[in-house]
Amino acid sequence: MVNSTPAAERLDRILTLELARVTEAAAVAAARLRGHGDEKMADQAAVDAMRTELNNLPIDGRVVIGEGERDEAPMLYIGEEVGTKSGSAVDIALDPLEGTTICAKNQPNSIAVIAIAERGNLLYAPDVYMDKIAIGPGFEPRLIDINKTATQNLEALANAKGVKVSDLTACIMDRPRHARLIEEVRNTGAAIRLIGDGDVAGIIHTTDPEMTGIDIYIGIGGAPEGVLAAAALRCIGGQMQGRLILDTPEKVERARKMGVTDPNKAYTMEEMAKGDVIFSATGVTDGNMLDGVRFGRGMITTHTVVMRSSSRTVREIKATHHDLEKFGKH
Ligand code: VTB
Repeated sequence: MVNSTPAAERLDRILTLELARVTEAAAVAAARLRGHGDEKMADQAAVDAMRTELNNLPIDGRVVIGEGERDEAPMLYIGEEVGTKSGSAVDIALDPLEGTTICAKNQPNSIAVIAIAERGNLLYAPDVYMDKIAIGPGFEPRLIDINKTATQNLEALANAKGVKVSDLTACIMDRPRHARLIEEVRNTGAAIRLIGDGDVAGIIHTTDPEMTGIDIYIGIGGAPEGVLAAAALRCIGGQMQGRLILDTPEKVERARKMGVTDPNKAYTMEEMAKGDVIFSATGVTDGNMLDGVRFGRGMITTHTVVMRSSSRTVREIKATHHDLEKFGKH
């Protein structure tokens, strides 16, 4: 799989480090407001910081997964053009603060996240729900299948791992809509890690069960977050499928306008994020894989994972920042 993307279609790799700067800036801005109980303020700070950094990048960028439609989001809205316009034409999926509620409560796993791909390579997902299932790397293709039951998927995974279903842990968002799913999974004997928010992190956590204790992600979350998670898994490896939940004629129409012709389609992660993809996430609050931002005397430290699908390089960057001016006023 490595380097299956033709050289001509690979993104300029210098952008990998540039993207780390973008999520670092958003994470620091949000972290200043973590635990303050104000989701909107933390989100706004992250959006401002991310936008400023993005506009310094040598790209001809267009936001395709962003803060919302133009009329509801003044910044980083879907369709906004960002960057200096001097470099490659790229599409961008972003969430300056994924897990706003977790950040406001200073609970684990809120992150600043971004993914870029060549124009047209990210799914233009409307802001609806998406049913998702994901596991980490190292399994035969199509081991999991969104059309099968959770029980069948857990059994297939347990078989492939050579463990009992009761040895597995499934990550599921704690929502009333998941009551039946939770009951089904508990009946299999598998453990559940219930999370309050942040399913991009939840899905990424399946890629390293040793570290995170999570083997599989199942359930319904935001479609935009689904595309971001798919982009991450394209880089680290793993399997993911997603199906948009278009349960009203209005949503079907909204999706159709964005190019979705089959409202029942189950997307593979390759269909959600094609070609060369670069992904970066910086921890805002402490998490299972990423540490949160630390404010010290005259310095700030950040923890970022940045990766690129064509080379499958995964870099963790622990950065110590002394140029605090760059991160705005304290
Ligand atoms: C998820 C999760 C987000 O929204 O996609 C979720 O990743 C959507 O479901 O962190 P709800 O409407 O039930 O919250 C978040 O929780 C918040 O954007």
